[in-house]
Amino acid sequence: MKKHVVLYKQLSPALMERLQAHAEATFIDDPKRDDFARLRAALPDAQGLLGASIKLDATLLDLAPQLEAIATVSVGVDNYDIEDLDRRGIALCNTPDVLTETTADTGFALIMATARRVVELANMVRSGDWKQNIGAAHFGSDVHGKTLGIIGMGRIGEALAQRGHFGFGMPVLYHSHSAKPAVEARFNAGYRSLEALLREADFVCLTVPLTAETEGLIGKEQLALMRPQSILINIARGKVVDEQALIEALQSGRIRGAGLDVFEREPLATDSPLLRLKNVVATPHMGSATHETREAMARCAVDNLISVLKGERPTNLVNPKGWEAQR
Ligand code: 8YV
Repeated sequence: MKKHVVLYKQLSPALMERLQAHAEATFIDDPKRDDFARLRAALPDAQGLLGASIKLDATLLDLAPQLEAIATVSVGVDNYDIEDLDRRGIALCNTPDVLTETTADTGFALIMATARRVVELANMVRSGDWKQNIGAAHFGSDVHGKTLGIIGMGRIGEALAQRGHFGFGMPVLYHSHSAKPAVEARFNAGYRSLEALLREADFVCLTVPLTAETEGLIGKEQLALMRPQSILINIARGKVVDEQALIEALQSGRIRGAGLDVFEREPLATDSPLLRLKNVVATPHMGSATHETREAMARCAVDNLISVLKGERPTNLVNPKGWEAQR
C-alpha cells in the first residue's frame, strides 16, 4: 500500500509523476487560506509533507501522527523546530547545493542594482523623466575593486566570494564561525571579526542561516560601524537584521543603501518605510527563484521524500536524530 504525502508547493507534471510512482500525493494550493484549514484536514493521513515557506509548528504537527518525513523545498530550515522533529521521529530534508549559484547571482544582482541605482534610474526612464544626460545627482558608485564583506562563509558565501574575486576584482573579507583556510587561499580572502568587517567593507553581504545566534545579528550598533558609503545586502533571512534600525540608518544616511531580498515579515507590508527610500532595492525573496533552480530544488525534495518513505537514508538529511528515531 502506497504511503500518503501532502504537497503544499506545486510540482511540475514530471515531478508529480515521479513522486506518484512511490506515493499517493495530494496537493493543497494556497495552504495558508482559512487558517490552514485544508492542510489541517489532510495532516492526519499524511506520512510525508513537501513544501516551503510555512512554519510547521507543534499545533500542525500534532495533527499528523503518521508523519515520517518533511521535504522542504529550501535550504533554510528556520521554519522547523529540529528538536521537536527529533522527538517526534520525523526526518527533515532540505535542498542545499542546487540553489547556491542562483542565490549568489541574486546577491550580485542586488549589489549591482543598489550600487548603480539601477531600479531608481530605470524607473526614471520608464516614467519619462529622463530629459537630459544624467549628472552627479544620479551617479551611483562603483562595484569593481571595492571591498566585499561576507557574513557567513557557507556555500552561498563562497559563491559570492568567487563572483567578487574573479569577476569584479574585489578584495574579499569574511566573518564566519571559524576561519576557512581553503576559502582564503582560493579567493585571497581575509578573515575578520564581525566588527572589523563592518568597518572595512564597502558591501556587507549577509548569507548566514537564521538561528537563535544570528537573529538580530545586525542592529543599530553594528550598522553604526559601517562606513557612510557602505551598502548592506541581505539574501539570508529578514530577521538577521533589526529592520527598524536599518530603516533609521538608511533614512539618516548612516549607510549609503541596502539591497534586500528578505524581510522580517514577508510579503513586505505595502506601507513599509523601506519602500519609500530611494537607496533601497527590495526584491520578493527571489534568491533561488529561477525556472531551472526551483525545478532542481523540487526534484531534490521529491527524491529526499521518496528515500525516506522507502526506508532509505535521504541525501539531504537535516536531522539524523529524527531519522534514527524512526528505526
Ligand atoms: C526559499 C530560500 O526557500 O532555500 C531557501 O532557504 O530562502 C528560498 O529558496 C524559497 O523561497 C521557497 O521555496
